[in-house]
Amino acid sequence: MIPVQGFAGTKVAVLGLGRSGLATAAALVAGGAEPVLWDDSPEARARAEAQGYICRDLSRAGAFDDIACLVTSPGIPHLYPRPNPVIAAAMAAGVPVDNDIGLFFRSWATSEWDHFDVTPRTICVTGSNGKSTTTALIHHILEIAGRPTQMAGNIGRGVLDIEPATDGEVVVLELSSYQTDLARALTPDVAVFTNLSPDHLDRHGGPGGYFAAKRRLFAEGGPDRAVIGVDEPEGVYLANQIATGREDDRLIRISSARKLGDYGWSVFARKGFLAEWRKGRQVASIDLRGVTGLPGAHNHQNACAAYAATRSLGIGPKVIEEAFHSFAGLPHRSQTVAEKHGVRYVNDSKATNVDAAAKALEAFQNIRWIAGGLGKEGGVSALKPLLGNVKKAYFIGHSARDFALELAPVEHEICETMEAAVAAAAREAQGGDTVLLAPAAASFDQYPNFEKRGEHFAELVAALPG
Ligand code: UMA
Repeated sequence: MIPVQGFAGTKVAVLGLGRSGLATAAALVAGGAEPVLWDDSPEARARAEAQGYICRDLSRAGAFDDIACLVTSPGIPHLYPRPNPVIAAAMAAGVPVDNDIGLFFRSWATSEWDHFDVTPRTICVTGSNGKSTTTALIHHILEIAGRPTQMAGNIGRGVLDIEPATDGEVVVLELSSYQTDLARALTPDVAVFTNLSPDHLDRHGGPGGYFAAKRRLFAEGGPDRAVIGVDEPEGVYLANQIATGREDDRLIRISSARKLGDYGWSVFARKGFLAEWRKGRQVASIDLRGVTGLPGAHNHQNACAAYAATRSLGIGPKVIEEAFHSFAGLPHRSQTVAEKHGVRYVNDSKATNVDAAAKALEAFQNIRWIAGGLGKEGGVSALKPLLGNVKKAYFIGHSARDFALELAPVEHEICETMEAAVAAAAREAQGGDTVLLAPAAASFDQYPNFEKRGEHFAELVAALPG
């Protein structure tokens, strides 16, 4: 863990006792501070007390009188739609509010680094989609390149939970807008912005607040190197704000839609090929078409982002290409779980909304599509123009009939359960087909979460005759 610096001998309040909160509490103790904990859930408080921590009701009057700082968890609103009462009380009392990301950046560097040959670095990845895949891919490339590396953040591990840096280590952090919005220190060496589409708008007071939260990663005097997806106006704007001119190669522009050869440094993917351009000429190219862990244009954008970030650390194109081929993908995200009798089985259970399912439908041919679950507001009719690659749909769950009505006339079957859908799709599939789980719906009608849904799909596929 990373001992938190700067609070030794003081009391620091921690609100929210999930992954990030408990890692923060332990890191505060390691740094000599006294954490005072609270969570709105009695069960979470009981778990923390069982670990020996002290809980205090931070919403009562005077609770912040002896507190130096409040560290809050990303899932807890601090401004919109309305601040959690504890955070409001801390702000009213004039107590600084921070999060684990802010504590990480003020605590990571230590005097031990004076003896290192190569200074440790951080790569931080933000954006609406592709953050987790890009983060995991960067981490994988670094491993293949033989560089010491750790990965944490929104991808599932509290940032203070990682080990102190070793000589030359590169820490890769996935950062959500919840995390970048509040951190009081945010100083990555390389910062990546993948793309922007509306999400979490209630927490940011609208799209402007959402973009502003992500933009903080690139704030004035920010990273040494910025990797920016320029396929949306916000990315173009951000790139323009950072660069001193077209030739400025502290900025690497990336695109999965268009050629970008005119800038100082760019990486883009077109027709399945990734190209790197510097100072007006192509310097490297990679064929992405056979890279099974990164299917589809959305993953080609992730590949460009990871390529650019690791190239900026001096890793060679050949090593990156090798790493692309050995990248297994993340579970439940366009993940090939089996090939049987020439049929590919893909688990994209994370495609819980129409946008994500659309990307999956564009990424494969000859699709036998398993979809449905708990449908979301707005329905699925937006997917209609993308059904050209679908041979047949197998609808499951609560919204199966609604999906069938909205997506008519696609050939379909109402299967209700995953068991029935996998069995029917496997029975009817021919060599060259892809059986794709991309639900375009939440899982909660039949599963506790999208992970369990994806695992069930993979288990059923594994049990099919080989
Ligand atoms: N809580 C309160 N009051 C509230 C709300 C929550 O006390 O008003 C308490 C809950 O009772 C619970 C704790 O806060 O005990 C949970 O805190 P949290 O929701 O911030 O969750 P953590 O377990 O700390 O996980 C967080 C991230 N969660 C969120 O951003 C919602 C994890 O990202 C991240 O992996 C983890 O820190 C480690 O850094 C998850 C996520 O869903 C994957 N992220 C969102 C997304 O990807 O869309 C942004």
